[in-house]
Amino acid sequence: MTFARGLAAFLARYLRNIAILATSAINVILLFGDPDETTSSVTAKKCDQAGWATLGRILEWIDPGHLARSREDDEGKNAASRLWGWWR
Ligand SMILES: [Ca+2]
Repeated sequence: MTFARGLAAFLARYLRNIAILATSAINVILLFGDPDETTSSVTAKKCDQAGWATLGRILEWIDPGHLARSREDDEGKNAASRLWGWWR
């Protein structure tokens, strides 16, 4: 691997990891979600609901197949939102 190709691969992976971190942070901070799950995965699971459907269409327009690739059915169990209703 040449230096330029190695650098390009490094930068692509680095930026992808930052994007995953950012979308996971959005899921935790704004959606009270699981820290191991991205907003895209949550969108893939909820895309039949109003609001989520719009976000899903936008993500699919930007990156066709994104939701299917992002969905993590094994994640979500540590979402704070699962504890809604503790006061009842
Ligand atoms: Ca995960």
